[in-house]
Amino acid sequence: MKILVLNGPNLNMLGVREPDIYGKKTYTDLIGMIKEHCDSKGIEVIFKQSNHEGDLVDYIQQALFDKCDGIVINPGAYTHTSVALLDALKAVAIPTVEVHISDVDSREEFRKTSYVSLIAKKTIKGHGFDGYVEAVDFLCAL
Ligand code: CA2
Repeated sequence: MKILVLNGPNLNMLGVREPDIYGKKTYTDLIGMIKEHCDSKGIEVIFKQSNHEGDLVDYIQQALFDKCDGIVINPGAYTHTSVALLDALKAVAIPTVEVHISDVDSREEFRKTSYVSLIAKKTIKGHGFDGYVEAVDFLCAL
């Protein structure tokens, strides 16, 4: 099994600012934690992060050519605005789980809208970094 873990804008800043919302651990810590989990389950994992919407579309399309069986995506702020990411996920038709570190439903009103959730098999919100591991396990069980 092969999974793409894709993170959107500003998630490379984890641990640097806003620890009250996103925790004190860094993006590198996040990748390490997911990698360790995937290794223990014999899952191949590809990590990508970008601050640019078009790059994220490219990475989603590449997942098709890389024969990924699943996508774990935290689209960051593009969650709430991007039809392009929704269309890309629809186009590749790879089972996708949407993850948010924070509980987006208990924050500003605009964070309650997600285009990606229209295609996601599951959305995990507010479980911190553990949400990514839960997403991997969900895809594994599919
Ligand atoms: O809760 C999440 O995971 C979000 O996807 C994070 C996005 C936010 O726009 C979504 O509404 C919810 C923002 C990521 C920003 O990450 C930072 C991390 C540390 C410091 C500054 C930003």
